[in-house]
Amino acid sequence: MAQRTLIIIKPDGVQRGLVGEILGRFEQRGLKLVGLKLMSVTRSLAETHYAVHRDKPFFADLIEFITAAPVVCAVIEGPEAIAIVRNLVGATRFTEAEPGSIRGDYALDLTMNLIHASDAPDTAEKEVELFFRPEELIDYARDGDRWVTG
Ligand code: FUP
Repeated sequence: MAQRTLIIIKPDGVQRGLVGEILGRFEQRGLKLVGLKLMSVTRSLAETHYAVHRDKPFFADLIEFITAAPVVCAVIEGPEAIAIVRNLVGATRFTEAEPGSIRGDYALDLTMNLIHASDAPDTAEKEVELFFRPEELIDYARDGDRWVTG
């Protein structure tokens, strides 16, 4: 089933010049970009996005980090995109992230772990809406897709 999911390349990914490398991994897999932008995350947007972690001890650091410098947000579409993207991203803890995954190849810190990706259909829908206006998402066909998804 085709799904849409949100990714955020966090400030460390932008600052380290890894935007192209990270987006390339999703393109390589055959997934399609339907929304893409560089933006600064405001404190209020960060607090809404990370609301589930409000009471955790690391919440303040997380907000500080995600608002510290620009991020790149994208909406990615494809069959089972939510699970496929989470797999490409790798485990939250850098010690557990498999080599070959984005975190497994580039991350050595729990907070600075390069990328956020929605973890389920309900959060994906909410997060896409939180970061993108409907008119910023583009529905289009790619000619090569019939050789990837049939
Ligand atoms: P993930 O979905 O893999 O990005 O991870 P979570 O939603 O569980 O956590 C959100 C962010 O909080 C992670 F990117 C890293 C950060 N975090 C900490 O800084 N400390 C912790 O103990 C757990 C998570």
